[in-house]
Parts: sequence; structure tokens; C-alpha cells
Amino acid sequence: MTRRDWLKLTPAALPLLGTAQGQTPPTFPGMIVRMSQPENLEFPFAALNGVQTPTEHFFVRSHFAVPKLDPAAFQLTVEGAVEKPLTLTLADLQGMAKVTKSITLECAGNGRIFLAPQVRGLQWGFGGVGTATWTGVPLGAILERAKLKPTAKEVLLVGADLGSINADPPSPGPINFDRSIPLKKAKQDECLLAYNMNDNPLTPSHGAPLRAVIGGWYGMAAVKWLTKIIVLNEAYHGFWQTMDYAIYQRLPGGQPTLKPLTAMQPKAAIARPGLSEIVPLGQPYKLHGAAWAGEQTVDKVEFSVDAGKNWTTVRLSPPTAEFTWQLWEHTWTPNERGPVKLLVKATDKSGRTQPVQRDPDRRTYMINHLVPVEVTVR
Ligand SMILES: Nc1nc2c(c(=O)[nH]1)N[C@H]1C(S)=C(S)[C@@H](COP(=O)(O)O)O[C@H]1N2
Ligand SMILES: [Mo]
Repeated sequence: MTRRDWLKLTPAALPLLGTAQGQTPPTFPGMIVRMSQPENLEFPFAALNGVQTPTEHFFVRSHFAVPKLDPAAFQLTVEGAVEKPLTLTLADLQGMAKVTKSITLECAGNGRIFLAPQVRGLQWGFGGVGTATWTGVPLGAILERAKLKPTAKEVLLVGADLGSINADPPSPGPINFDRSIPLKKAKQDECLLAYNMNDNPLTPSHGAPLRAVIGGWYGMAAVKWLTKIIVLNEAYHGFWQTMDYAIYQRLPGGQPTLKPLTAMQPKAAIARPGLSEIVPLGQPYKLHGAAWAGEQTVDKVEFSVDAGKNWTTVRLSPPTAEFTWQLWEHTWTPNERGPVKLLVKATDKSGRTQPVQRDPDRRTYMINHLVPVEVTVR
């Protein structure tokens, strides 16, 4: 065929591209590569089609290469401010009373691509978020077995992955990925040490053979390849909660102080229509997406086509579990041709909602200000 012939091809003439008769066109366009080494993959949010995200569609956020961990030789140690330091094999953990929970994880940098001017870090669009069912042991049960000393204050979760961060400021040579959780949170039911994701053993990318899952918090607390727990008597100030994954909070006098990121903020995201989608004039279009609010429950999701002057409450699916996002949908019949900016906004039961303006104190994280999706009505 000549170049001209290729240019004339219609989908019907292209059975090799998956549109042969009787075949449905693919609805999952593949993951978006944000970095290939280490692997960082974004879920194409337009492909959202249910509460649970299949494992192979679940975003991947890794700062270093996947460490090689043999499940048969795997050991988790629990040390520090405990009466009984522990060394547990995977079989020991799997022999304990297990729990399964559906939990939404969102990367603290999700939506970073919408910040202007551009900031450093992975340029996530809407898809640095997903929901899976996690099976494992409550973190609290492990702490109970190790018998905390009365001085215990924080629980440091240490991953087996190791590397150097050459940003400004750099890490002090090679460091593990780690993160501490205040004891009060660590004892809650939504904090798990999981070995299964969506009813199958964790994949290497998602932390095999063991990871933490900290319900309601941004993803950085969900330490993958977990091999060590150190109970601390004081607050931890490691790289991943000071140089990284920390925001400024204002003291009463207005002085900014760095605080490690914790709970996810309320957020609603549109799956369809996507940016630059053509929406037919005068025909009902079913918009849909998801909404979540960290440790809170979503109260309502609203929709606007006039830059937030007027809001319409959309249909929100009832919560399927705590710490799990909810799906929403709304039928919109556009009555005017041309470009339209669509906005959605989540409000949680405590009354928190999404800010219109970006707060620079949040540095490059916790991105939930209103971001329009522009479509064309034709
Ligand atoms: N050991 C280790 N754990 C980690 C990370 C990491 O780089 N190393 N990334 C964290 C971040 S920032 C996020 S958002 C989540 C992502 O989990 P996922 O890759 O399973 O989606 O893992 C967290 N746990
Ligand atoms: Mo993250």
C-alpha cells in the first residue's frame, strides 16, 4: 500500500486494529507511562468502570527499583520500643487471623500536571488513584503481639527498596523508602499489613510479598516491600516525611512549619467525558466518575458548566465500604454549541470541600483544587 492508501483507511477496513466484525473496540487503552525506570504507571482515568480497580490497571508509584524478595525466605522484624521483638515469616503472618478490606489509595502528587507553573515530581493527571481489596493482618494485631512499651509514640514502616535521591536537597546516600505513622492511627482497623491484593498474592510492583495499607491516607504511607517495623519513642523526621511528602502548616502566629502529609482531601474526578471529547448537542450524555474524602465520607458531588456559578448535585452511589471511593453519574444535555468547561466538586460529611484556588503551602502535594475538563459540544 502507498502512504495515500493508509491515509484513506477507515476503521472498518482495519481488522488488524481490533475492529473486525463482532469484536468490541477496546475500552482499556493501556496504562500511561510516567517513568519507566523505576516503574511509575498511571491509570487512564477515562477507563474507570467500577468501584474495584483490577490489579493490572492499578497505578504504580515506586521511587526505586523493585527489590528482590524471596517469599520463602521473607522475614518481617518488629523492633524498637517493644517488650517482645518479633521476627515473622510470611507463613507466620498468613497463619494469623486475616481481614479483607476495600481501600482507595491516591498518590499525594495525583493531579500534579495541573499545577502551573509546572513543578518537579511525577506529572500525574487524574489516574494516580485506585481502589483494591487488600487481605492481610491488622497492623494493630502485630503491635499487640510485640507489646508496645508505654513510651511508644510512632510506628516506622521500612521498605526493602534502597536508592539515592539526587534532587536538591539530596538524600544522605542510599536510603530505604520508609514512613512513620502515629500510634493512634497505626492501631485503627484500616491499617493493614497486606499480602493479597484483589484476592491474589501481591505483584512485585505493588509490594510483594508484604506491604502496608493505611486507609484514608495518601499512598506514601502504604509502604511496599515491608520488611521492618521500628517502634519509636519520638517523632520521626526521615527524608520521606520532611524533604518529601510534607506540606507547610501555619502556626497560630502565621509561621510556616513542615508537617508530614496524612489524610486524603475530598476530591471528585470525571472519567467521561475526557478532555477534548466531542459531546453531541441536544442529546443526553451520561457523565461519570469517582469521589473520595480520605478518613471522611463523601456527602455530595456537584457539577457545574458555568465556572462554578451554579452547581447541580449529581447521583452518588452509596458507600460500599469505609475508606473506599464512591462512583457518581449525571445526565447532562448540552443546549449550546462550542467549548464548555466541566467542573465537579466533592464535599464530605464534615463540610470540607475542594478549594477553587491552589494553596502554595501545599507545595507539590495534596492537589484537590477544582480542575476543569474542557469538551466541545457539536
Ligand atoms: N517501599 C516503597 N513503598 C512505597 C513507595 C515506594 O517507592 N517504596 N511508594 C509509595 C507511594 S508514594 C505510593 S502513592 C504508593 C503507591 O502504591 P502502588 O504502587 O501499589 O499504587 O506506594 C507507597 N509505598
Ligand atoms: Mo505517592
